[in-house]
Amino acid sequence: MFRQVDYVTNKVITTNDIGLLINLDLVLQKLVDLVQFLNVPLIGMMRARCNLERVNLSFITSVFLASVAVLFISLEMPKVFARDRQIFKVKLGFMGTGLQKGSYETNRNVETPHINSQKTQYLDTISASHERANATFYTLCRNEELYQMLETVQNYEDRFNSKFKYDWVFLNDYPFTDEFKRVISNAVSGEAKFGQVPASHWRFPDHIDQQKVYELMDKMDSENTTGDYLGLPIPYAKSISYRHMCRYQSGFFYKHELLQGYKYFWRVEPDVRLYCDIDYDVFKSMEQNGKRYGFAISMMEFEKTIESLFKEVKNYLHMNGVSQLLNGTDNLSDFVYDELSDDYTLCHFWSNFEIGDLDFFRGREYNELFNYLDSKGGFYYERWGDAPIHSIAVSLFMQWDDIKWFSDIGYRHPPYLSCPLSEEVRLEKKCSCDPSQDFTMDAYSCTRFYQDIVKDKQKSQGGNF
Ligand SMILES: Nc1nc2c(ncn2[C@@H]2O[C@H](COP(=O)(O)OP(=O)(O)O)[C@@H](O)[C@H]2O)c(=O)[nH]1
Ligand SMILES: [Mg+2]
Repeated sequence: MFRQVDYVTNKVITTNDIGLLINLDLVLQKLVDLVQFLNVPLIGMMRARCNLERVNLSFITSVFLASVAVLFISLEMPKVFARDRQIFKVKLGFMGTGLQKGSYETNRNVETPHINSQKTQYLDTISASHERANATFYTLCRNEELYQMLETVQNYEDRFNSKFKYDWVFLNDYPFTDEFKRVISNAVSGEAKFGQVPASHWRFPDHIDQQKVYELMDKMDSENTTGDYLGLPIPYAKSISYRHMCRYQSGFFYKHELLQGYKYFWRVEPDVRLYCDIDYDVFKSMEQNGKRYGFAISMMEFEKTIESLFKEVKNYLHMNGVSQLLNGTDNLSDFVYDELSDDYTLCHFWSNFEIGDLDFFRGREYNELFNYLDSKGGFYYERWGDAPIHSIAVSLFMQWDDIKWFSDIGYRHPPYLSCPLSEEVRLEKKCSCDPSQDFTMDAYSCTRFYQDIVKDKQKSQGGNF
């Protein structure tokens, strides 16, 4: 039995969760409970129908368990087979809590990494009456997205920024229209700044074989008719601008002149939404707690879009004599690297919400990795996303407790939502999200897996929880 902290109520709860095996145990326990519940009528029926004096109870139990297992396996295994061993583990983690879904308000024991972390305190105790951090919101978007952007800016202002008045940097590969600048400036309580991406940062680099890019895009698009695992089509299979965008967000945004001078950024996209009031200065809390990267939602990447990415990451680490980072104890390598398969777990922090330390991205370590990966052409030939690039770098190069999961910020980027599960918290923070739609414990979320890793780190470092 371990003691855990419910991240929403901050209560310590004891739980049976020791990962894979115990989660399975929980499932089996539930089945056995069910069988016991059904025992009496079942035996009565069998005796009456078969005219038997004695029906072997263990035989009935076995038959029942076997049928449930067959049903479960036939429904779930096709999905599981499409994933690697790590994903299987996440899936089982989901099962363990999924069975308790009816009462998830009290039973879904999840632990937030900031609790009991050496560097941290409860973030919402930080008073608003203090100097702001050196920070800005950052958005890359198009003129056509003006009114989706306006909704989002207004929402971020209402929920957070009207209290703190941080600046907001907007970048675009085209010049922003006067209308865009007028309407958005009017909504931002800090200073709104509008810039254009340098053309040299938004084009095919010279080493890219464009003919090959188009051929591979066509191939990816045609395979899309059969779909990736689970039948999901690969988004943006045939989009060049999406590839430029992912490359820009991976290796260039932090070099833009409008972001120079800032230490932290909070990335926002059109059409995202905050669902709870944020009464503390999130940037300042990052600074005061020594955090360098924050996320709200994590999930698995479409494998077909990053087929050679991790091989290249490993090559890079090997060439630089730092392969041991893959097995680091101080970093969060377990989140991205699966030792058994010697491959990527597919887990990444969803980068449409990220609060990060710009100095990390401007630093030598990150840029050398980016330059190496860029030279391999995967942004175009495969459609590497910026989220796996950021996540792999953050997980390997940062300390594990530099990273923070913002579990208290209700956040949605369609189609996924992160919503605090505790009604107490939702009432206090005036959240307007539906907790039954929360994605955190979904099979394709990696946040449960992240929590398990953090829990192990805290335990091995003598954390008291
Ligand atoms: N200026 C500009 N912004 C883009 C372009 N493509 C995507 N973006 C922005 O990049 C971010 C991610 O793009 P989005 O379409 O939301 O991708 P998704 O979140 O992966 O579905 C959003 O903020 C978009 O507004 C583009 O061609 N030009
Ligand atoms: Mg988006």
